[in-house]
Amino acid sequence: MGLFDKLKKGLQKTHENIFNKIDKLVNAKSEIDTDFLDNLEEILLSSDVGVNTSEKIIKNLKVRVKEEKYERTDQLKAIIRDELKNVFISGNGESSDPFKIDKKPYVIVVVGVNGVGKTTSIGKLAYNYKNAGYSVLIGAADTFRAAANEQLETWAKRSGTEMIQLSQGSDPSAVVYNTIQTGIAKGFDVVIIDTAGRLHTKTNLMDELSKIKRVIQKQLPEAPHEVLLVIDATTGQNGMVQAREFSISIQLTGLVLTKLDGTAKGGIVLKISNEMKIPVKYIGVGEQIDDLQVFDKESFVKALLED
Ligand SMILES: Nc1nc2c(ncn2[C@@H]2O[C@H](COP(=O)(O)OP(=O)(O)O)[C@@H](O)[C@H]2O)c(=O)[nH]1
Ligand SMILES: [Mg+2]
Repeated sequence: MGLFDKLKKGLQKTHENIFNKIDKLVNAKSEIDTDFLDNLEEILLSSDVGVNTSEKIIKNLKVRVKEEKYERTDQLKAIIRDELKNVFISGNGESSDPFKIDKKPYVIVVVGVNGVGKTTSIGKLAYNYKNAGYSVLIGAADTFRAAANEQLETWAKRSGTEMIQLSQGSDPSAVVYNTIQTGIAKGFDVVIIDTAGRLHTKTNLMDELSKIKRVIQKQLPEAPHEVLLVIDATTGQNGMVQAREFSISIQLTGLVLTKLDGTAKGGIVLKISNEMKIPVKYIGVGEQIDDLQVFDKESFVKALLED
C-alpha cells in the first residue's frame, strides 16, 4: 500500500465523520449563508477541531467567499479545504527530507503521559532513521514500568537498532548518561531517549525531564535536538492540557499525534497545531512499524476531504 493510501485508511473514521457531512452540506446548499456556516461549524466541532480554531476557519471562509466568486460546489469545496490547511502553523510538513540529520549524534527525547504511544512511536521512528541509512541507539529511560525494557527491546529488534538499558527502578538519568556516552563513543548517528509517563516515586515527572535534559547537555551542550511530545488523538481535549503542562518544563520542538486510526475526531490535529503553535511532526495511523507518517498538511487535508 502506498503512503497516501495508508494515510487515507488510517484517517477513515475522521474522513467519514467530516467528509460525508461537509459533502452533504455543500451539495444541499448553493450559497454560503449563516445557516451554512453554522452547520459547518457544528461539523468541525463534532470532530474536535475546537471552538477557537473552528471560529477562525469560519471567519476566514467568510472573507474568502465574499472576495472570490465561486460557481460550482467543487470550487467551494476547494476553498474549504484551503481554509482547513491554513490553520496549520508554519513548520508543518515543510521539510522535504524529514529523516535527514545535520548533527551527530542527533538526540531526540520523547515525552508524554502513560499509554499515549511513546515507545511504539520510538520504534517506528528508529525504523525510519534506520531506513534512511543511519545507525540508531535507543535509551530506555522509562525505568519505572516493569515491562518497559522488554517492550522497547522488541521494537529495537524489529527496527534493527541498538538499545541501552539498566534494571527496573534505576535512575532514568543514569540510563540517559550511559546512552549519550555510548552514542558518542561508538559514533551513532541518532540517539532516541524513551521516558516514563508517570513516576512511582515522589519525584515530579517534570523535574525528572528537566534533569534528563541537563544530563544530556553535560556531554552534548547543543542537544537535545528534538523534544517530541506524544499525544493520543483519541483522548481529544486532554491532549491540549498535556501539551501546555509539558511545555512549561521542557521546550517542545514537535508533536506526535498517535492512534488517529482509532478515532473519528481527528480534527484535534488542527486544533492542537493552531492553538499550541507547535508543529505536528508525525502522526500514528496504526500499530505496525511502518504506521508512523511524517505529517504533511496537504495530504492530511486531502485524505480527510477527498472522495
Ligand atoms: N491503533 C494505534 N495504536 C497505537 C498507535 N500508537 C500506539 N498505539 C498503541 O498504544 C498502546 C500504548 O503504546 P505505548 O507505546 O506502550 O505507550 P507509552 O506508554 O506512551 O510508551 C499500545 O497498545 C500501542 O500498540 C497508533 O498510531 N495506532
Ligand atoms: Mg513506554
